[in-house]
Amino acid sequence: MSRSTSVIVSAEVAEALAAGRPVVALESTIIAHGLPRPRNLEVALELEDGLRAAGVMPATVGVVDGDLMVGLSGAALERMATGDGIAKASVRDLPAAVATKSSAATTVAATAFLARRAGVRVFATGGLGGVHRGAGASFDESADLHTLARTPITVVCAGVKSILDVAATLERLETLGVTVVGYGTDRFPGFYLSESGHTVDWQADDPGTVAEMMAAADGLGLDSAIVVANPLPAAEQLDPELHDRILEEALAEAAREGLHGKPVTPFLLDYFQRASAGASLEANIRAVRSNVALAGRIARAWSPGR
Ligand code: PSU
Ligand code: MN
Repeated sequence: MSRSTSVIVSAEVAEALAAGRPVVALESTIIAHGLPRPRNLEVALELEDGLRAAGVMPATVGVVDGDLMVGLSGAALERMATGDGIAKASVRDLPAAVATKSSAATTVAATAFLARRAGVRVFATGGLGGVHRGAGASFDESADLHTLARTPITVVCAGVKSILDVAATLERLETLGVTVVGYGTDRFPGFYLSESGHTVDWQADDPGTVAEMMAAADGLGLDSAIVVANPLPAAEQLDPELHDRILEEALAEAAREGLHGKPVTPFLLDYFQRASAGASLEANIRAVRSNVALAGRIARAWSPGR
């Protein structure tokens, strides 16, 4: 049997793409597993509204009853946010979710993959997945990295999640051939924190420069992603001392509970939210908001029909 599994693109997203108007993909794992209820749905709707107000079409990606959707309806978004049994899907989970008609939120990896197949070129999230601390023994490295190595899409993020081994993640991004650009900075951001203590080789100071990088990557026939690392302003970051203290506790607790695989990242983010009395949640939301706004500006600079 040979047939191609379709990605279902919503009518408004398909129209925008056909007209060359700007479109930004958004992921759903952050909605279903990264942010607590009821803030998750509020934030998901706010992000979409903000893009529309800026003249950019949002395309939230997710799997609904086995359908691979690019551009979720309001009802589907609500299901991602409030439904029970929403799985967390990376690329490798997609065939199983399709065949079993399951519903799943898509990670950075699965979102980038499906968005690209639909022809969407710009994507925004909070922080990328990457190499976990202790990965030398656990081998826990997010599939986000491998997918970005073979998916020509531009991802706007506040760096990689600070719960990770940031230095090792940057090394892997280099090995995998993923372009990394600081937005308005040569410091690599630290997700909840404005900077991670690491530098990046390249900097872009305006959306037009990012669009030119995308055009150059296309011209070279590269099939890897461009990561635009957009830091939170220092005044908006989580207090670094509080951050480091909570991180140590969170990692110790995850180890005590013997966590492995998919639950690790949601557990650590949730631990942060509880231990910081919501301060990390607000920093996370500020970062996502800022990344989505920047992604909208990059999509406008990129799109011929803006
Ligand atoms: N950014 C956030 N919150 C999140 C994520 C990103 O601000 O919850 C999600 C993304 O979907 C990313 C995933 O792909 O966390 C990484 O999970 P893992 O480490 O299991 O690959
Ligand atoms: Mn993992």
